Amino acid sequence: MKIYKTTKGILIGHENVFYLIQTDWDSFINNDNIYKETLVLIKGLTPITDAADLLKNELLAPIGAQEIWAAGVTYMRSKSARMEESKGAGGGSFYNRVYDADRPELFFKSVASRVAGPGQKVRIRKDSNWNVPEPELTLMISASGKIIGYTIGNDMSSRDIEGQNPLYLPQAKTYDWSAAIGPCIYIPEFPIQENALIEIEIIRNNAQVFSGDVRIDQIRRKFTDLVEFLFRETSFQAGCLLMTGTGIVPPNDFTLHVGDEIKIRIENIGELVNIVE
Ligand code: DO4
Ligand code: MG
Repeated sequence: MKIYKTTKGILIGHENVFYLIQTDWDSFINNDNIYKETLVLIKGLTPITDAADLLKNELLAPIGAQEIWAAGVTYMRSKSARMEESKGAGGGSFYNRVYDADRPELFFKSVASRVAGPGQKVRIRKDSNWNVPEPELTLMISASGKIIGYTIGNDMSSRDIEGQNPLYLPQAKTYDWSAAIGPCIYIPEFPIQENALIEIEIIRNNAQVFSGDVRIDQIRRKFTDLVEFLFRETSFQAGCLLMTGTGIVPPNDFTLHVGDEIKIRIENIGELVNIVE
């Protein structure tokens, strides 16, 4: 099933589309039994027939009081790209070490007020000249630490800033509209298929300037291990979202431009489209 946050309330897509009036996002989504309980709930509801416009024009980022965190260097491609970009800063050793270490790289990415939803603008920093999107499977985790769903995430990154010095990572990763998520929270009965495909396409002046794909089974870590580390000494009363790292990095001569359209698709979840501002 797919849970959408819209300007008019929560929509549930499961065979039909159902509308939940006056349901609070945080209490609805932060539920270890959301799949089963929502199935019961929609049995008592009448499907709506005019959902198309809401789903096309009224979608919001599927987030409330949740923080967004991110894991890094979880795919080989991310490790090699980072080592290359940070050669001058000694990147050969620190990215290698975190890729092989037991403890993953985890960093704070965003709160809802800085996040773009479907169709909204993402930003590149004005003090950076090398910027890329990072298409990432993003976990929806309940307050108890259970992975209850999935969404598409874009972990926008300023590669020149993170490449200069690893201590600049928060500036390369966290600024207004540096994250996008959506279009929905996908809540399957069982964990997402192990080899689900992530695809990205970047369109500039009606032409494709970059495309790439990766399957999520190329990740080096288990999702449950990432969650276990994140929750070790930190509590999340409303649950949280965790971007799981990128396995797609454009070549070094590519940078985003204002006006570029970024399309990210993940099998079973859908497509997230954002424009660069
Ligand atoms: O260490 C830099 C960030 C890594 C990252 O965001 C990723 O691998 O996706
Ligand atoms: Mg990333």
